[in-house]
Amino acid sequence: MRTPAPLRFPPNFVWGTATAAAQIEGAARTDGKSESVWDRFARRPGAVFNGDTLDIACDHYHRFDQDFALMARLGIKHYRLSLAWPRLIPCGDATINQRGIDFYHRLFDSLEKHGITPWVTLFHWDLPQALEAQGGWRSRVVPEAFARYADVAVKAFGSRVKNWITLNEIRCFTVHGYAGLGKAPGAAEAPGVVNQTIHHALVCHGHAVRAVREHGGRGARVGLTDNCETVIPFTETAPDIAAARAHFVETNQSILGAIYGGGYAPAYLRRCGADRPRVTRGDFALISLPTDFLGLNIYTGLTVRRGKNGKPERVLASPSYPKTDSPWLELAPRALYWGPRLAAEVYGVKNIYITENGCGYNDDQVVKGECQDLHRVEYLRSYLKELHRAMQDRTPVRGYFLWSFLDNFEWADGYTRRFGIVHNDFKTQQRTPKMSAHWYARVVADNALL
Ligand code: GBH
Repeated sequence: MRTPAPLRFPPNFVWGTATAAAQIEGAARTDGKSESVWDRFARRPGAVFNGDTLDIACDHYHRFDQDFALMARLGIKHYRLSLAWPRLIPCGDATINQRGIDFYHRLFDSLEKHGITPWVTLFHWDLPQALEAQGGWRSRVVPEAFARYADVAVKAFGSRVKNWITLNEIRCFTVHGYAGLGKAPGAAEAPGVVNQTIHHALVCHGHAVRAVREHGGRGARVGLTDNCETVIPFTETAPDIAAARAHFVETNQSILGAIYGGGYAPAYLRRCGADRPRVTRGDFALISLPTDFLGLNIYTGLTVRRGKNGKPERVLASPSYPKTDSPWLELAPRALYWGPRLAAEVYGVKNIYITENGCGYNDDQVVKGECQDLHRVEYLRSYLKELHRAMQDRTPVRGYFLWSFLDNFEWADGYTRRFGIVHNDFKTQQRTPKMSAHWYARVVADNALL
């Protein structure tokens, strides 16, 4: 029988996996680490499913060497991780915790030993609680402290880390954290305050870019990771594509539009009205500093068509539309075609990395030593096919990081939602590569979908 033609990816395409410090490290109070807003939030009754905490997580703090050995056995050569700010500067500002610095040096040593290249996110949601106590993202205290934190991190690790990501998903730790949408710190502020938290995050992004340029050394590259609203045209015809693009532009004005546009779009400010963010002189000089790439986290998308009145109109999924076990994660493989394509066209970005893509399920189980997560394999295959199609159509995607290497602390969903290609038994900390890990190892080795 004839085997189907493989979908080949370009040489040097970056294949990796991704995690974040708070979700895997555990060791929440070890070696001088302070409390983060998530450590605090998880102790609020009802905030996190099952009362789960981040105290132990995957105990990666003590097990990173074995974890990287496993990653190397799977042939995965790129790894996106984040640094825990509360480990490096426990009170948020000024005083550096040398034991935190030492920990990441040991971790980078181990990555080096295993031939794995780090891609480091400076901030993946674990704000030091001490800064939240001073106003958190509502206040300019955070961008000021972050500027110093970014300097410290890039100076400490700049000789061994060349790929820097400034912040992960601004919308999640600002809007979802401060408008009562279930993320730490669990605040419910008025819209004007929420818009201001976004603005302060944009300023942090700018400081991170500046820090990498100042201290990153030769070959250092930097970009933001955003979970932009990914818009999929209902039909792939000119009117629906134009509608999808218009909706994409509008819903992403507050973050990507501001960064690439060098200021807030007049349409965005009009929509904000009296709740518009207050901008301090010099902010946009930082925010719009040129970057080397854009990271996109894409899990799902929303479908839009040209409505009867000529305006973009959402097509809503009915309750029977297929989902993963995360209610928000509707299956939308074409998100991996249209997300990067619209971002490249609208903002003129030349290098895009998919910094997260994956799916979460509740019942991934190890039976007789195997976890047959066919649902995840099918998910990944269908999404990667669309990514390949985007690249055939010349969308400049340079790499893909699968979320996640390990089952981990899935924020307000606690440990129920398993996103890993490696199963973790949270009682024994036993790691078992799922079928999807072996499947992904083949994709990486072949640099192709067979
Ligand atoms: C990413 O967020 C995160 O970067 C990562 O840490 C996380 O583990 C991973 O995805 C999987 O979730 O509950 O209806 O309010 C993905 C983007 C945006 C998805 C907020 C969940 C909440 C929807 N997230 N969304 S809802």
